[in-house]
Amino acid sequence: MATKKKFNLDALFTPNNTNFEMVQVLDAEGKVVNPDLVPDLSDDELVELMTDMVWSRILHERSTALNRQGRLGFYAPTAGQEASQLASIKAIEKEDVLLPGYRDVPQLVKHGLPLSQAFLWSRGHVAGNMYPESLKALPPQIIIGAQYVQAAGVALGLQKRGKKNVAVTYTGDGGSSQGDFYEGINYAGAYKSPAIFFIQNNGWAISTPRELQTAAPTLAQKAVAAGIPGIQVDGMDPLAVYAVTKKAREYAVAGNGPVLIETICFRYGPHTLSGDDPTRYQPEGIQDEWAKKDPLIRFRNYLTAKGLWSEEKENEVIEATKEEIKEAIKEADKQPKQKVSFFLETMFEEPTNVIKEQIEHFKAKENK
Ligand SMILES: Cc1ncc(C[n+]2csc(CCOP(=O)(O)OP(=O)(O)O)c2C)c(N)n1
Repeated sequence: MATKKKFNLDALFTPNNTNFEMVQVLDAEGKVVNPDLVPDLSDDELVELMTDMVWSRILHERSTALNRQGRLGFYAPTAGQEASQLASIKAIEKEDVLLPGYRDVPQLVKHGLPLSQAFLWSRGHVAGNMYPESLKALPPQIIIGAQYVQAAGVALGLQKRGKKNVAVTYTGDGGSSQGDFYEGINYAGAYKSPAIFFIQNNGWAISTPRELQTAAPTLAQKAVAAGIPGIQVDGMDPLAVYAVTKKAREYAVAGNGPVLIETICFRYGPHTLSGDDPTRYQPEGIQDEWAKKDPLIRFRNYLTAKGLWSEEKENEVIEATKEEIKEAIKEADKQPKQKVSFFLETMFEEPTNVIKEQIEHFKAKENK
């Protein structure tokens, strides 16, 4: 029997909130521990959320394989962060503006970026950054924390235009030590701009453990200095992440200002596929410990008990995802090899004189 725990979510959404206890709806077995917080999702929406998380896990596995075959470039593993990533983006509207970090490609694709373009971005091809007009997003940020400052600016812009939308951004536990992090939350707080700031606390910033990152007991409490609500949520629990994000969106759109959300999660793989080895900096057995809290396992259990999910259904999703990835890679392969002149031509709407000279220089070389 799961324990019944009363949690008042409304009380957390105040600028002077000092309760940073981790919000949870489903425990590791997929049992409801906070019935009051179960979000109002239809059966179809619940199935969609599970489908998105399975999609993301398969995308991670295939991206890892494609990277090792030399068919993708930069890749930052996402396995373990599915609830944190896919449940948060599910609570966000298409007209909201997404400012992702390098690990947030799944959210970007779910927000509308064609997968083939995500692959081109991974290859460093500028065509990966040429977004369709309808996509309200910036390309993934590599400079850690920088997207927080940009999100504060985008949120202010939305506010000034009277839009009922939010700017949504993500960084990691490491990113929460950056100057940009504090500037971003402070600025948005001062203007009461509609921004949702996520810290995906996956335990390590490359090899630096969370305990060495800061003396602060939680990362959510950093919100206090900015005078905005800070909430810690179980990032392995899709229903908790969804419920808190949905509430944060309502709070921000209503004109109350930004919210900071810390999701407690884990990345199973290395930091990126560029060469770090987690066995050299993580304690032995930690991967297995976190695997017991896996977001897919708990949500699968929850949905199976409701009669909404089955092994057969999951296999269908897996096969469809593999097919989608195959097609997207084919599409990405059609893109002509990037030329330096093309890269320069797409840098500004109107190239500066210096860039114009460089374009001519490289075109002459490329035509030889
Ligand atoms: C301003 C800046 N400093 C250093 C780096 C190098 N760097 C890339 S990722 C990273 C660690 C980030 O860790 P965290 O914010 O916890 O996010 P995670 O990668 O775990 O999702 C560092 C130091 C960078 N990209 N930008």
